[in-house]
Amino acid sequence: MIRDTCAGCGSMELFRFLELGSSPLADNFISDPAAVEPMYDLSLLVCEMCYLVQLEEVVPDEELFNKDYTFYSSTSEPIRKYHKDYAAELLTQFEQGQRLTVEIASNDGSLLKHFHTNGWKSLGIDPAGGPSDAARELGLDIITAPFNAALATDVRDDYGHAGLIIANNVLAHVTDPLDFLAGVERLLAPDGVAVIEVQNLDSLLVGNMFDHVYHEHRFYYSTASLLDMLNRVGLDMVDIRYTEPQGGSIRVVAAKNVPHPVRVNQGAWLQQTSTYESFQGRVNYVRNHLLRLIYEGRFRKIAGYGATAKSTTLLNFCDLDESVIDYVVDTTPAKVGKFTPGTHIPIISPEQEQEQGYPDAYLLLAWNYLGPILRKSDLTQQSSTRWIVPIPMPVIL
Ligand code: JHZ
Repeated sequence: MIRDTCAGCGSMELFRFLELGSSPLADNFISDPAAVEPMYDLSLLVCEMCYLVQLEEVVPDEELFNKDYTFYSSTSEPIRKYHKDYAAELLTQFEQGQRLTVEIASNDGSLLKHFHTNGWKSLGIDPAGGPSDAARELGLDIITAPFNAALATDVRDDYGHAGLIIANNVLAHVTDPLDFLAGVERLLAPDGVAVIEVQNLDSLLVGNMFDHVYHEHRFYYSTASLLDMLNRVGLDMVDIRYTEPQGGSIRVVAAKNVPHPVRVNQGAWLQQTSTYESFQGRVNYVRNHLLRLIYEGRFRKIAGYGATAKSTTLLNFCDLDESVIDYVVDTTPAKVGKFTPGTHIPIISPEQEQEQGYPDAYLLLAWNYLGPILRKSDLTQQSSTRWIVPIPMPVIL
């Protein structure tokens, strides 16, 4: 589907400001390197009425989040820690007792399991089959389906209202965010709270994070556009804060009938077309500079570090395939033995890498974990291995 109206306000004043060409599905790591994968256009639009940023080509859910979906939250150490701390905070902040806690996009249960083990009545909802099965193996109650307003009615009828709803990194992924949020409003108890976290558009623009743009991410929110969407379905902001994931995220607490809701004074720069117009030039500059560093570095062997979803955009946009990058190392069992989408670079495990020897340079595809990865590598890698960090501006460390 090609988007021609804004999913937030319905306007047709959509301005295309980023064109990354065509790209395969970011999390569709393939088993056969000879396979010809479907490619889809990757372009971003900004609504000139409400400034919601959205993807132009919308790929159906069944193609994006099927049984082969390979993103498992708990395979990444920093995510496991983030979820543990996140849960600990919510468990102390909210006294839910026996009321229902629902996590939308519960993936393999790495966050929800903390509520379950603390005796909270909990339910996960996620469209991806593999991660849902992994969550069930932890004893969690999971519905495998995309969340929307119709499903919210069924869940409310079967389980009752939720005291706490957590929607972590999912509002970017949905087909219809207003319908999704209407579902949150419907399922939430009158005095319940919803905790919603999304990647922050401000950080994306300021930090040249064009690789966050892929087909799973259909929407990109600023604090103002997120507040606007919440208000449209009758939810208010009770709290807002900036968090670390994905190079910078926004976490809001939303509720119904809030006497003194949080107001947002978004910087005017996000509400002018010129901000968006200048992005493509910076993205092209990042690509050209990165390629210069890679080719002029004359490295004997370059490996990718982290078979991230965003690496699919980066590698395809920069035309970096197996002729330049020998392999990508990743900790996710579901990705090891497969090949990167579009660029067909083999993915190996850290154990396999340890056996075969380290490269002289890594292209850091999981640049959002720069600190933890460098600290971890100090303990294992040869000290001569260099790091090519692509975002926000390519550098060699
Ligand atoms: P990470 C995913 O994006 C996909 P990705 C999704 N679409 C989304 O929205 C965001 O998360 C939030 C590997 N890794 O978290 C493990 C190592 O191998 O940046 C994972 O394959 N070694 C749902 O994929 C991948 O990186 C390491 O030391 O861009 C996770 O990457 C570390 C730290 C990670 O998300």
